Amino acid sequence: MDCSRYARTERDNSGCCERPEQRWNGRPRIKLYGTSKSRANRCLWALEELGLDYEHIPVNFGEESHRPAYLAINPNGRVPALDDNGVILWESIAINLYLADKYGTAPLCPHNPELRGKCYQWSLWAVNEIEPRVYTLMAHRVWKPPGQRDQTAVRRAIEELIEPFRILNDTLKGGSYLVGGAFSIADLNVASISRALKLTHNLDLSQTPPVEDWLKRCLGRKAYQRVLAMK
Ligand SMILES: N[C@@H](CCC(=O)N[C@@H](CS)C(=O)NCC(=O)O)C(=O)O
Repeated sequence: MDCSRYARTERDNSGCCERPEQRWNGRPRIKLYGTSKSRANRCLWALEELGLDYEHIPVNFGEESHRPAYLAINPNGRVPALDDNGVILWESIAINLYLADKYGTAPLCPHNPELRGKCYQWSLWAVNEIEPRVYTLMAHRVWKPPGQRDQTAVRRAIEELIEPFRILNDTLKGGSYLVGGAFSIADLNVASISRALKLTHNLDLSQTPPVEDWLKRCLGRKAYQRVLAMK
């Protein structure tokens, strides 16, 4: 591991990562598979924030993500997947942390290991504490046929979200972003997971103004707005 990059100060954004030539034979070396209407949207958001040249292949989940050609890329039959010049990765948050690590500069991707550790912490926290409940809500409010929706599961998921949102709120009371006082990959990962609650639960954040302001600021970023217009 090249540790010299970690010795840089947070303010030194220059030359953290050598960006290899982004095109090969006139085509971007990076490909991101997955429609923006899926978890691929968080990876598209990261690619946009990083300003990388990439090709978006908007594979739909379901039938398209189970075709043999796509299963050769992601044997789970799920989107997203990344092909970075032959390095294939799946799992959206792993993709984002990899992109941040490889191509990012501070403050989006802190160089300092302590701040980086915090980015990993918040990203995994969102996957473990928020995402499962969000998808329970999606399943029982949107995807399942009305006769198969379980209101007990919905109530439990909503109750289980109270504590993580309290923790998020307390953290954001102390500063406008989660790590190091500026928008980072941690905010991107947590906001992209929290945002789904708006779709399923019409999330009322008026009781937690710091979270409400933060989510508005994150989702208002130009990079995210570009993703919303994608296929
Ligand atoms: N943990 C994975 C989950 C990926 C996932 O489940 N993606 C959904 C779309 S949001 C999918 O492709 N579902 C297709 C299927 O389950 O057949 C990630 O974060 O990348």
